Amino acid sequence: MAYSLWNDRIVADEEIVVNKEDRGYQFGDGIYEVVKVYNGELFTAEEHVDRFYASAEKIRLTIPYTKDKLHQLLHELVEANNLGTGHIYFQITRGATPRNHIFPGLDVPPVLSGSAKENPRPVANFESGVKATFVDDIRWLRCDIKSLNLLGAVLAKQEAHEKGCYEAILHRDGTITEGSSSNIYGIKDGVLYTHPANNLILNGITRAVILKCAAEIGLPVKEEAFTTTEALEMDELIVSSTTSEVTPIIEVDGTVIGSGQPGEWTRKLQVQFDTKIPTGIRS
Ligand code: DCS
Repeated sequence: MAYSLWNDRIVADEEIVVNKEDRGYQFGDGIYEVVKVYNGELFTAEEHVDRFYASAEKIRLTIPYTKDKLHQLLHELVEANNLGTGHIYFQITRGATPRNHIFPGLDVPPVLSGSAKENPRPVANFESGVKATFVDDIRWLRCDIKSLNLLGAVLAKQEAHEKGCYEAILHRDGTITEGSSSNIYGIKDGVLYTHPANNLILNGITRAVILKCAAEIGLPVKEEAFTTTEALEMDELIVSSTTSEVTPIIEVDGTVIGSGQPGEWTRKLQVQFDTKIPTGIRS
């Protein structure tokens, strides 16, 4: 039986009834997080919970629980589902109330929900690399908020999927921002480039881990945006996220990147990343 987080309780999935007037359902008025779980242990949970609260504040939504309480609930969610390696998803919406754009009153509580999913690490992608395609970034200008509104991302990912690609590399007028559900990096002449963490990208938790790994292995980092033309000339390209970790991109729209194999720095970053996670096992 699967268990979910529902407000301040862990309940059997069957017990949950979603209100059709929920603002998450009608407006995408809420925020979310995805946290990786390795062998039952939450990875960078502190950072994810902090970003959850930061996103909530940016949309003026007050989470009615302390961070400690949320951490406790997330652990309970993992335990209730006996989760090994996979991830948990959780979101909070501005509550259920008859449809009206204007915020509801304080009497309408936000709705917190979450679930757990067993999901092995995508090791084949780590080893072989993936293909990507350039897609126009048509999203709003507050991509720093992990909003439930994902239409721009959904359309881009679907386009990538239909082209047989793993990820859509988003760009605004030729300047790469990030992936549809990931951050993007290029390595050229021993320097790692990635878009600065401003309003145009989500400041990935994995991104922070990778930048730390880069410092540790002596790979200089420039938080500078690069163009689609520059991307194709990079020695190495990488896509990162909670679930993708450090995934090499070996081809973009039919153009082979570097040698067409995961590059040397990418390999080193993967090895360094492995030292951070609760188990070094490539399961
Ligand atoms: N950029 C966007 C637009 C994302 O949606 C994500 C993660 C990232 C960057 C990478 O952030 P993290 O390193 O913190 O994961 N998207 C989550 C998602 O929707 N599924 O998996 C991760």
